[in-house]
Amino acid sequence: MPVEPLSQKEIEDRLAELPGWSLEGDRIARSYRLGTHFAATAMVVHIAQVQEELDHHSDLTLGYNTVSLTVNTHSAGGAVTDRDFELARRVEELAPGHG
Ligand code: HBI
Repeated sequence: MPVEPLSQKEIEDRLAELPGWSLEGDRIARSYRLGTHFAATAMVVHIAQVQEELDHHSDLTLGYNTVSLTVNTHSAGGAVTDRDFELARRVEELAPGHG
């Protein structure tokens, strides 16, 4: 599936729908704080499952009780694309407090 880089305006419009996500350099990024290390570790596994489903993968960091992601699209030369936002929206559904 070919994917086009998003314009700055398109990125800003999509970020406005995703509180907590921001542009860090040429990637979209968010950190989550969980209640325990185990909960954070479980979230990493759930994110990994979504990433396999989407065939799209973040750079993912597990802290003591934090999970941090940055996402770009290698196949679009490292630009931000709609594939990154699709992953971000799916990760939001897993996030603490969702629903
Ligand atoms: N993940 N973030 C990211 N960017 C990609 O371009 C990408 C990926 N995961 C898998 C993937 N591309 C595959 O389509 C290729 O590695 C085959």
